[in-house]
Amino acid sequence: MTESCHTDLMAEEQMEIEGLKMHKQILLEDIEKLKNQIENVMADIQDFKSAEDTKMLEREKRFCSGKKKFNMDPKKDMHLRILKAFVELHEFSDLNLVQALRQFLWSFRLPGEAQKIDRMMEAFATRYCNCNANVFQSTDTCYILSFAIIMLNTSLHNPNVKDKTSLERFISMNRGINNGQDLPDELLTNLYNSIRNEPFKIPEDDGNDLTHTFFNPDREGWLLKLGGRVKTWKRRWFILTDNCLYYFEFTTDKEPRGIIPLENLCVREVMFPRKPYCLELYNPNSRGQKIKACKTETDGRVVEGKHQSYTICAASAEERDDWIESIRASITKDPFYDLVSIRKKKVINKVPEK
Ligand code: 4IP
Repeated sequence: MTESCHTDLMAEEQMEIEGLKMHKQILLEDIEKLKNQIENVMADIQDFKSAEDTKMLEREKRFCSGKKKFNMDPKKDMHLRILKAFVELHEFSDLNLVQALRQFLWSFRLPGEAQKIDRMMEAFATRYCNCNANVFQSTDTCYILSFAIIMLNTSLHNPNVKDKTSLERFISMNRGINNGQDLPDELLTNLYNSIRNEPFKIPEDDGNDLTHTFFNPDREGWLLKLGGRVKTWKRRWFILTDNCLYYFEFTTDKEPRGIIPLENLCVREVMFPRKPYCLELYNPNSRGQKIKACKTETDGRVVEGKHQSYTICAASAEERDDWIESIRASITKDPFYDLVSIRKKKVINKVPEK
């Protein structure tokens, strides 16, 4: 190999090395650019995520405060719209009524108050009928049958209910509710079997049954009660339910100390020295006579009550008025009985649309 040839090769190699160096530089710059881009994208993702988290938190907060407001007064127009929107989130197409109820009752905690339950069930029935146009003649039919199913669930699965509803009774209870006509036996039998084989599950269920949800007390709380014979004030935990007023020494007591059936009684505000927020339970028809009630003596004996009237003291005017209102509502009627029976009358006398 000549010397010039050797020099050429060196020069060529040198150029190639230079080229490679440039290429490397370009690649490094590209890598740097890509790194920057990736960092930017990651930052964007992070921003987006925290914006989403904030939005979620906001949404959650709004949902909670909406839920509170809704529970405080579901009668307001806007609340009814929310209820409708909530119920419309459910897809009931091609589900039988028990399947739809399972889904619905699982999706929220039913309120205890009859009026609120009525609205929820009305919205449920409307939605069910919209999703399943040809099953029932009217929304009322669906509403009545839904209640019948819930009661059936209690009857079949509550160990305290001794007289279990048979299929025949369930069918006969629901005669004529399809706008004067009977629902197909096959449909009722399927619904009956479905409940018998699997009870409803509800959120926060304490292992008891739906009666707890449905027949939540109308009202409960601490009140002071004036003794019948010895006029001493006792702090008692009162529960108003099933048209009866029960009082307990402690909230956790299983047995009440006293039971006052409210039938035939009246309630009113009453003035009492040094006790500003009192109400009185009295019998307007037999003044001077004892109110029918019972109480458990300290030795465990159950005896007749000795009161001619019950004087009860609340902690504030508002509490007293709330109790008076609830007791009056309870005395006037059994809300569920009325809610369902009004609709029953309506549909049984209806001429079927054909
Ligand atoms: C008692 O007073 C308590 O106030 C009782 O209330 C009350 O029974 C008694 O009335 C009254 O004599 P002392 O505890 O000072 O003896 P509670 O049972 O809630 O403790 P009521 O009928 O109000 O429950 P009489 O009339 O039942 O004896």
